[in-house]
Amino acid sequence: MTRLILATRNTGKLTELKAILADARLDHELVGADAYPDIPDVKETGVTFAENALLKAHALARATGLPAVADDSGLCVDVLGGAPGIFSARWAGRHGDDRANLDLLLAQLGDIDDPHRGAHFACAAALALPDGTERVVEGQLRGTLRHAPSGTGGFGYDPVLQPEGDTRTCAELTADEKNAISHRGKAFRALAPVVRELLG
Ligand code: ITT
Repeated sequence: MTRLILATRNTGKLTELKAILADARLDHELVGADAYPDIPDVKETGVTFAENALLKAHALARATGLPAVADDSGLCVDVLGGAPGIFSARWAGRHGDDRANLDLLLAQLGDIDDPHRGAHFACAAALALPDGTERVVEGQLRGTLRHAPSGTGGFGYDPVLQPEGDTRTCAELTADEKNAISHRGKAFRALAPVVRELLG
């Protein structure tokens, strides 16, 4: 069975990725980047989700000699011109502080009324092979931002994004419900046949 490295250290993402790729019937052994603790973190120097996803996937593929998939994702708020975007994980300053990121965003949008609270989650899903072959695909989930967090599921900005056509936030959906409509679900379901084509 071919080993496929999932180039992420975000445990919320990793859980979702494993479920999404298992549903897509990828017949590969999926291993998180944590299995390779000696490999240093990649600097996300790209200015798009796709560039950063490719950087992460290539770094892991080069370091391990195994095919790697990576996710770069974030929340893009209309009235902020697409921010936090690629800066979503460190919007409040400290990388990965979900609660501080979310509180800062809600404070910034404090005076903005419902009709102007549109936003989307974006995800770029990249595959890199040790020989340098690369592919990248993208997915989005459109919704509106609540004024206060609600729900305990998911991670990151899930408690404030209410997907279009739903009355709940992403953090109030079951894991399967979120994966079925999410930016990450769409991107990795599109990547799965590419993985199959290139790795067999
Ligand atoms: P890796 O680089 O190790 O994968 P990371 O958390 O640094 O982990 P990103 O640079 O792609 O990953 O930043 C993603 C951030 O965007 C994440 O920390 C959340 O704040 C937000 N985000 C992405 N997808 C999300 C989702 O499905 N639900 C809620 N927030 C999400």
